[in-house]
Amino acid sequence: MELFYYPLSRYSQKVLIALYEKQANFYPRVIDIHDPFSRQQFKASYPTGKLPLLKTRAGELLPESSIIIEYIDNEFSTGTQLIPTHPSQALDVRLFDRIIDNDLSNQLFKLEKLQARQLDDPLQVKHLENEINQTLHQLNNKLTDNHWLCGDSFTLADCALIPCIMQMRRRFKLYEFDALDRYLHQAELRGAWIQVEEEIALAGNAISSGFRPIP
Ligand SMILES: N[C@@H](CCC(=O)N[C@@H](CS)C(=O)NCC(=O)O)C(=O)O
Repeated sequence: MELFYYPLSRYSQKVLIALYEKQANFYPRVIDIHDPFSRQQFKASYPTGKLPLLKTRAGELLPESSIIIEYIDNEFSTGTQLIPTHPSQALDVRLFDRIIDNDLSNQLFKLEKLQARQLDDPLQVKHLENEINQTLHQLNNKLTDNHWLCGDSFTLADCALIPCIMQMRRRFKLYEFDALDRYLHQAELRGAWIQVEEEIALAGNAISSGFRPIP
């Protein structure tokens, strides 16, 4: 099994958390999405160029973080069960996974794009921030009753949420959301996230030192 990914991207981090939770072996294939050569090489074999991408042992290519995680969860009986067997619990986990990807992660992308292009559009920024804050309220309410997002157990929904809130700490006042703040500190101590953080630090150092791994 090979995972093509970029350690600094949230969707890649989501899948990495899942792989570490499952204690699944995989060959890491790091693609630097900011390096045109690395990107072009990857696109030659996978034209959409989207990361993460899993190559299964049978050679099948699986895109989409949530689909990759469902596949890993079915394939490996080891580690954490990421999608509950009970149908209504599984539905709740899939629902929150969608809410996080669509209403949090993708909205954050829009915000990051506006800032990267230094577009001075305060109205659009405010609008996106309001939408993100609404989602944070929804997640905070959910976490008031639950230890992990969808209950007592760590699931796919947590794999989706943790990379988002870890990146949001700098910009959003997460400490104003009691339950979310408690969850953030709890997530910081989760082994799978600690492993992902090590990869983030290595990739961050490589970028700041100008080092580019040979693709
Ligand atoms: N819905 C996809 C989103 C994947 C995605 O947007 N990946 C970004 C990096 S975080 C990417 O590959 N961007 C490169 C591009 O769009 O060419 C998933 O869940 O995996």
